[in-house]
Amino acid sequence: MITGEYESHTLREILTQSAAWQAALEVVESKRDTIQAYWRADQYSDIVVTGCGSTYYLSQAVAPLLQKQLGVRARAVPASELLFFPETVVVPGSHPMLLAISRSGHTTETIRATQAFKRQHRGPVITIGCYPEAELVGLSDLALVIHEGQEQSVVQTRSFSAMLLAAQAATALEDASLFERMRALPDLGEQLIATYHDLVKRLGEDRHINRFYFLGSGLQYGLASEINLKMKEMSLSISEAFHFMEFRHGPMSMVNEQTLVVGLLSDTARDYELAVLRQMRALGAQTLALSEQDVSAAEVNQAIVFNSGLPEENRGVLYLPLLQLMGYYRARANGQTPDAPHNLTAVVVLDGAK
Ligand code: F1P
Repeated sequence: MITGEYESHTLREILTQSAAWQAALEVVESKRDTIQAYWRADQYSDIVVTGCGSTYYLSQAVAPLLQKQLGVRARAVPASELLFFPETVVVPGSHPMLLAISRSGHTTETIRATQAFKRQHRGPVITIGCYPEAELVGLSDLALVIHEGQEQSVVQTRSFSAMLLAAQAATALEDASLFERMRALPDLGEQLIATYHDLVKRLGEDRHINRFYFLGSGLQYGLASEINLKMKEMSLSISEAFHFMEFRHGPMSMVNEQTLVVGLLSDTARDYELAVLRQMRALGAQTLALSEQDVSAAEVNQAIVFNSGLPEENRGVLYLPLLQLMGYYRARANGQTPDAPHNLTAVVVLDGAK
């Protein structure tokens, strides 16, 4: 048994992530003026958001949010693309801001991409991570560090959600009442885990299911991609992520009675997204929807309902804990060890790196 009553670091870190959410909100609050000064400054032409693995998918969730909230072109790329093919990411003559995200702050690709960015461009560098002494912090003009996101498990769970919340809160600072409403998220997360824990445990342990598809569009695509990575990393399952409407353009050929299709519903395209889930259910799949509003049983087999009262730009973290848990229970059912996934290390350090 790990500390307290938890059987593993991963389970403890998933179930205790609301404390890291609380800390993320406090970190952003403590740097309010500096963050707003960077957002408002006209020192940059656009924003490049980067990371690796989980933090690349986090970048995919944050870039559209920054573009929507700040009205500045923002783009997510893997750090290796920014490092090896900068001309395909940064337009000559532009002076972008870089937002580099890394749990450890030591991933070689992210470090080298940031170093090269600082050499080639004058734009500010903002970083989000969990370790204050990390090399990436030393390269930052502004570093948002969430200690409580630190983890012993190789896989990112509470670190991912805490860093996401820091980014979502940082873009909500202009609207004081909205920022205040985001303070309800830690308790909401706890309540959702208590309410739906048994449902996702059952789905995770359901041996009849042998393939998983996670659908998310707009701000939810990066989150669907991350949960797909969790299912692969922890349980070695057949699992993929797609934009909702893209799923019909080919991938749905894989749907059968042993398929679970999970939909991270948006507010913007909800009706179209529910239509995709209805169609996959008619093809024999089990369907699970994560939704802000209630979803009738006529639409999907199972639903996780937030009722947070928050817009989709500010409630992203609510999609994560229960799907992380489902991946965890699938891993256990597959005889895997989520704390030490097959072939993986917590940080990828390349040869020749310091
Ligand atoms: C990035 C990362 C993790 C992955 C594994 C290896 O780490 O790719 O996403 O799960 O742990 O490292 P970081 O740069 O965010 O620390």
